[in-house]
Amino acid sequence: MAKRKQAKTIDDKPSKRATSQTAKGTDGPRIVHILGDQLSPSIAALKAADKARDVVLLCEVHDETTYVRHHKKKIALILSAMRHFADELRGDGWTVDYVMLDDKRNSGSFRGEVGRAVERHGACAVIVTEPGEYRVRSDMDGWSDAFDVDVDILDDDRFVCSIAEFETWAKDRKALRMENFYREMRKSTGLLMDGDQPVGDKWNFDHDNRKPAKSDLFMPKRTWFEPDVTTQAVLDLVGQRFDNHFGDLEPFRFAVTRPDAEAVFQHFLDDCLERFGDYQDAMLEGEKFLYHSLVSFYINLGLLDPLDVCRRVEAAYHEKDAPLNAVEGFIRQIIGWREYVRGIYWLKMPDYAEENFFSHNRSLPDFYWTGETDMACVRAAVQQTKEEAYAHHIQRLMVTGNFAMLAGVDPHEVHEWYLAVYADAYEWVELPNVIGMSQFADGGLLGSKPYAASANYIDKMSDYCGGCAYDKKTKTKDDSCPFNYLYWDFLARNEDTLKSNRRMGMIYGTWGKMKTADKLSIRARSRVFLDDVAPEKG
Ligand code: FAD
Ligand code: DLZ
Ligand code: SF4
Repeated sequence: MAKRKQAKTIDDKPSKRATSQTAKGTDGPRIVHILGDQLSPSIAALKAADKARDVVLLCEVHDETTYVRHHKKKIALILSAMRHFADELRGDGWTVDYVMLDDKRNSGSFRGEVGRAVERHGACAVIVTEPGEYRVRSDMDGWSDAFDVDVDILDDDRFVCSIAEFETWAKDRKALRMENFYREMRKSTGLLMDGDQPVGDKWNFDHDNRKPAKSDLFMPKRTWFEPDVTTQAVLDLVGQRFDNHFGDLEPFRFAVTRPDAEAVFQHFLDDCLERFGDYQDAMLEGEKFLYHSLVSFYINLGLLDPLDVCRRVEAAYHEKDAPLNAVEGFIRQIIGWREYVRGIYWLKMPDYAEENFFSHNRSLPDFYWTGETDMACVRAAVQQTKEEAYAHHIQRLMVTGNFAMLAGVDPHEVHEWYLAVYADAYEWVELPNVIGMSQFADGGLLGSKPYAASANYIDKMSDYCGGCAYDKKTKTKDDSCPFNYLYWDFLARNEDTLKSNRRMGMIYGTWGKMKTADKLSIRARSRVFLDDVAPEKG
């Protein structure tokens, strides 16, 4: 990518709407382009704009709806939320130019639509907040020349840590560990701080957050919404145009407005937060959401503000409505992991997307799309992904992610699957979670060791194994759980690269002591299984 442009603050705000008809004029309106995941009234581009003069542009475009084959629910969520946001802005006095996907003149790309809007309005400049994806950011670098007007790309200040601040933090550090970054974020936000010390005398309560869940636990009913007329129109459109995309379109129950997203978060505060920490890593058959917040959809779209939700979660602790392990766990996910992965993304792109530390080159098994597998844990994760465009963190990391890594699937294919199937997926957050955290394809930039696990872990944290066709205890039998032999096969395949990792020493000790016959059986069994479900690519 060309070097990031210095974001420019715009202070030239004439109070009257100009009427120039030429794109090169200096007194026409400015086009304030708001992208589909920038639905925040206080986003930088709107803060910099002038209601009386400028035109806000939102455009539904073919390129964005198809650059991966997004889940139908994801497309519907974004388009419906965009249309509702346009109404919100109009209600607030903005002039909004909204381009629908099926508008006959729609060129199908951001570049095409911004260019057309510049012409249409005789605009003198374009204002936009930096996008969340590298591919879009690179394209924007050419806009000024293409439209022959100034294009101001402003920092996205909906994050606690700017891209430049992250670069400074990362500079000259040997290891870019989340935990160190997170402590800085705690200090800079003051969240859960007692002076310069962490509340509760510990920064991280993760060890308390690993309880397995039992099926007799009380599960809160989730907050869902019936589609209104706007959403119904979007559902009709998505049903027609994206029928060949993955996932169930209906029932569609997401929030698509700010007040409804707020209701989802309030419900989390009232009914889920208290147990969020304890059962954060748990999985239960038939329970898709447990105590998770389900707010990533809305934070990533701009309908909820990340710092605001953290402050309200912190307040719940001070009001004794939630324990510290839950509150710290939640805040860490947002000001720690969420901010950190974004920093890593911009620090390491574009090369990061191509990382493949283990040179994995198998294809993604078909059951990632169909859910048709006898592995109960994988089936549950894929089926709920198909239904809800959602799976919680441990399902993403330790079931589908873990399986793909053990199987040696090409990380780029894994990345494209995650980007497509989850309604909260944008590359800035999805890519480091997949390439770094779940596939260890960056060789340990993000994590200190691969998240590789056998059935033992899944059985400890879930009730899937009891009802599974496979035997969770064995690794060399015909009905042995594939996670068991694939786990050892993965370690054996990558012994040269992983053995020197301090955190892997013990496990290689165990492998070393295993009987040769068992080792051979594991390797052979893995080869047969993988050649069937995930053949090597040519
Ligand atoms: P909760 O469990 O309630 O957590 C609260 C919030 O913390 C989330 O809403 C989210 O904003 C934030 N958060 C938690 N973990 C992470 C994380 N690792 N990185 C960034 N934010 C985090 N999250 C996305 O938002 N988009 C993605 O595309 C995405 N892809 C992922 C892919 C893989 C392989 C893995 C392992 C994780 C991925 N995550 C992604 C992180 C996490 O799984 C989701 O944020 C979470 O499951 C969303 O559900 P929730 O809102 O109920 O989260
Ligand atoms: C993901 C998405 C989709 C499916 N459709 C649109 C769209 O039609 N118009 C739009 O402005 N944004 C859309 N988005 C979100 C963009 O892909 C996202 O803003 C960029 O990837 C930058 O993060
Ligand atoms: Fe998953 Fe293996 Fe347990 Fe079956 S036995 S649910 S495949 S971990």
